[in-house]
Amino acid sequence: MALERTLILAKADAVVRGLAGEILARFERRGYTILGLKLMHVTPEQAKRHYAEHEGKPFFEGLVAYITGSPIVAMVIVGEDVIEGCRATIGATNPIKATPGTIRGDYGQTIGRNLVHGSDSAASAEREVAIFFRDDELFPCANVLGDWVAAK
Ligand code: IDP
Ligand code: MG
Repeated sequence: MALERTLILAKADAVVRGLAGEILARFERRGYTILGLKLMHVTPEQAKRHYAEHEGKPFFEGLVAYITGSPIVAMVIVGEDVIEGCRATIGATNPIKATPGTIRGDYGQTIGRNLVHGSDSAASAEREVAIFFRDDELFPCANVLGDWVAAK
């Protein structure tokens, strides 16, 4: 077990459809701690940095347009093995393959509108948190076990 943090995005389609609160609630109900939370407009520069690993793929331009086209809700969430836990709650990338009970399995139809992002490793999480949050936008707080969770 490791105390980790992860970047979660309720992407533009989730916010437009009024599902940002539902998505946040799923992570809260797992007992994870919210360290940062904001509604924001993603710039093309932020989107390209965030999805740099996909640059050159046929869907890249559409992906950048999708994430920058309407505001998103960004969050930093902390917990034991939270990266794997959040990815399990989010479900498979293609909603048609996502298990019912996961966010994508319950609310998604297509891979191009799959509602939510979650970091896939500790290194990705640190890189991605820095793209979306300044240090003073993260708020240390007590977690569900009563332990103090630092911002870093
Ligand atoms: P992940 O979000 O489950 O980590 P990745 O493979 O990292 O999935 O892809 C990042 C995002 O790019 C996906 O969530 C989805 O929005 C988009 N995407 C991935 N593959 C495709 C595709 O084949 N067509 C359209 N969009 C895609
Ligand atoms: Mg990914």
